[in-house]
Amino acid sequence: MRVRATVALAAGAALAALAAPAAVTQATAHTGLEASTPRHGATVARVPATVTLTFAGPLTRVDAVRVTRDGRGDLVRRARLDPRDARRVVVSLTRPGRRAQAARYRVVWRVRGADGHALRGVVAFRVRGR
Ligand SMILES: [Cu+2]
Repeated sequence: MRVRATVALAAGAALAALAAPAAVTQATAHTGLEASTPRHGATVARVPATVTLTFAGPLTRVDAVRVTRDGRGDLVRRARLDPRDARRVVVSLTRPGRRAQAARYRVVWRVRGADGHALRGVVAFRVRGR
C-alpha cells in the first residue's frame, strides 16, 4: 500500500499559478514518500530500533515525527535526516518491553522537501509480539 503524502496547498498553488511552465513542472515534482521500514501496513514480530522513511527526492528538514503505540504516547528518541542521504529520515525509538510490544503503531511525520514544499503523512504498522 502506498502512503499518501499531503502537500501544503497554499504556497504551492500560489507559486504554480504564477510560475512559468518549466517552474510548474518542478513544483509538481513533489518529493513523496517512496518507502519505509517497516513498510506501511506491515506486521512485524518486534518493535524495530529504528524506523526509516525514504523519499523520492532530497529533504531539507524534518519538522516533526511522532510514533504512537495504540494511539498514545510518543516512542521517538530521535528523528533526523540521514547525513549520507538527504532522501532518508532515520527515527530511533524507545522500545517498550517485550510483552508490551504487541500493538498498532503509527509513525506520523512532517518534513520539508528541497522544492520547499511541506509534506506529511502516516506510516502504520503492527507488532504481533512474542
Ligand atoms: Cu513539491
